[in-house]
Amino acid sequence: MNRRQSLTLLAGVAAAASLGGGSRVLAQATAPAQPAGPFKLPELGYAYEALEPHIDSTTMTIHHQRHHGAFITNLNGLAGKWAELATLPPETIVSDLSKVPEAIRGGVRNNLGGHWNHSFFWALMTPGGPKEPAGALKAAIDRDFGNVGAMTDKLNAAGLGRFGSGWAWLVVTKDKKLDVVNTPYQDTPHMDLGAQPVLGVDVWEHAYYLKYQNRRGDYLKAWWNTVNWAKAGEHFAKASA
Ligand code: MN3
Repeated sequence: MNRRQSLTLLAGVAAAASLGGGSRVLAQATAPAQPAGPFKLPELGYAYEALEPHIDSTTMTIHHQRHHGAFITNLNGLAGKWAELATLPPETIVSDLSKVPEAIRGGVRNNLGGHWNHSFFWALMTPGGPKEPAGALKAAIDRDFGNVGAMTDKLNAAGLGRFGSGWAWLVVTKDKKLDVVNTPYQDTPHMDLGAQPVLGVDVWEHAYYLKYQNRRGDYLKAWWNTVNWAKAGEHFAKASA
């Protein structure tokens, strides 16, 4: 199966899951049972409704359980074909996909990328916490963009400018500067850019369509209210070390 075929398959699985049993998902108070394989669905760390009104509970539930859940299911299948998938650090794998056996490289790119991106995304959001960057991260944003507002404008534009499905990111580049980029599909900033993410926002339609429909810009504007700036500061410190 090539990359496009597996993407199409994934999209079909996700679409089928989203269309059926929506009310059953809502009624389910806790996450479904974890799979037997080495990959597990990480917990959000907050309730599905905690990011309301910015991101609605139904979107969060389906996004976490079904979309992220599909990556976990697929990774457990892929781990049976290449054991290192479950033992090497995910960052090591996504940073050099040439080490992945060619037969499963497309599947690993999509599914480990998806797992990594979503795990990063859940932890980057919080119902509480500081509402703006501070310390070294704030200083670096001012240095490289002028001010925080200029950075958020650029990141919103990167999210709007990603045609189709993908992600927008604030990253630390290889030469240790902050930059804004976007990536297609479930590619992570490590893959082709060799960059370390500080912030990342999912701009696939499944991330916002139930509440915002085609208004990706409104979703991006609202998303900033959910950012866990303390976590972003940790990512920046790690990437800058
Ligand atoms: Mn997603």
